[in-house]
Amino acid sequence: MRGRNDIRPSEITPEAVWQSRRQWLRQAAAGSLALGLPWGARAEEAGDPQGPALAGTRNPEFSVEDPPNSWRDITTYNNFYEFGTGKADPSENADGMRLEPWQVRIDGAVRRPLTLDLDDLLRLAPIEERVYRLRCVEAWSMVVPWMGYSLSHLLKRVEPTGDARYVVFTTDLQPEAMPGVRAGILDWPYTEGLRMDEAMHPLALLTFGVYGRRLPPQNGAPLRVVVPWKYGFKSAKSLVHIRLQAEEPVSSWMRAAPREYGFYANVNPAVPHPRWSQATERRIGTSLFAPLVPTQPFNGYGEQVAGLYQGMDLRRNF
Ligand SMILES: Nc1nc2c(c(=O)[nH]1)N[C@H]1C(S)=C(S)[C@@H](COP(=O)(O)O)O[C@H]1N2
Ligand SMILES: [Mo]
Repeated sequence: MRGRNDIRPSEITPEAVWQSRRQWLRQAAAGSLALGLPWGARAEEAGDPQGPALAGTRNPEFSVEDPPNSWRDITTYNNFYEFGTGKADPSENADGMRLEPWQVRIDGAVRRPLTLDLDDLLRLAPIEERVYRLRCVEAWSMVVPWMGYSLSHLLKRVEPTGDARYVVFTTDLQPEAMPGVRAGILDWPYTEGLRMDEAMHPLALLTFGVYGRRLPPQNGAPLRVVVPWKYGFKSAKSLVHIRLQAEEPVSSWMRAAPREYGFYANVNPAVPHPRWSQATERRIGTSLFAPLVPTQPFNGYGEQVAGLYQGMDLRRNF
C-alpha cells in the first residue's frame, strides 16, 4: 500500500509484506516463540501502557470478545505514512509531532460551524472504552481497546444541513516533523471520507485514547476516527478538519491508486484487492504457527452495519 512517487506498482506490496514479515520473524525468534509461548504471554513483551491517563467505561455492547493485542503491538506496528512507510517508522519518528495547542475545525454544510480545542472535544461526551477489531487492507489485523465516543455526538453539535451527505476528515500537516510528507508518497494532507449515515453510525468512534491512555503520536494523537467495519486506511489520524459536504470526496488513497482503493472500503473477503486476496488475515501478535484468520464481511460488524448498504453492489462500490 504505497502511493505514487515511490516504486513501481508491481513491486509495491511484496516488498512491504516481506519487510514486515522479516521483522515479524526476527521479533518472533527473539521473543516468546523461542519458548513456545504465544506473543503476549510474557509481560515484558507486552509493554506497559504509557502516557497521560484517559478514564473511560467499557462499553460491552460495542466490544468484541477477542483478546486485545498488547500495548507494544498496537504502538510499534503502525501505518502512518506521514512518518514513513515502514511499520516501525511511526513509533520511531512521530514523537516530533507538535500536539499542543490542538484545534479541530468542523464546518461546511452545517448551521453551526465550530472550532474546538482538544479539551472541549474531550468533554463533549462521556469517554467509553471499546474493544474493536482493526483490519488493514494489507491483510493483517489487530484487536484494540480504543477510548472515545461516537462521532455522531460531535456531528449533531454542528447541526448538519440537508446538503450534508458526506464527511471529509483531514489529518494535520507538519512537514518539518513528518519525513513521509517531505518524501512525497501521497498527495498530502491525508484525507478520508465517509457517507453521512456511516459517520452517524454509533460504531464510528471519535478516538482519543487506547488502553486507558491518551493516544500515542504514532496511533494518531491527539484524536482520530476509528471505523471498525472498513479497512484501516479509512480511519484517518491526527485530525484538524472535519467538513460536511454534498459531494462524495476523493480520498488520498483513491487519488493515488483509484483501481485499488475505493471510497467505501468495507472489509469484504469476497472482493480481492487487485494484487492479493482479502479472504484471510494475519493476526498480529499470534504465534508463527497460528493459522491465518478468515476475514469476516464488514470485519464481523455486518449485523450492525450491513443495512447501510442495502441495494448497493459492493463489488462495484469497493
Ligand atoms: N493520517 C493518516 N492516517 C492513517 C494512515 C496514514 O498513513 N496517515 N494509515 C491508515 C492505515 S492504512 C491504517 S491500517 C491505520 C492504522 O492505525 P494504527 O497504526 O493506529 O493501528 O491508520 C490509518 N490512518
Ligand atoms: Mo491499513
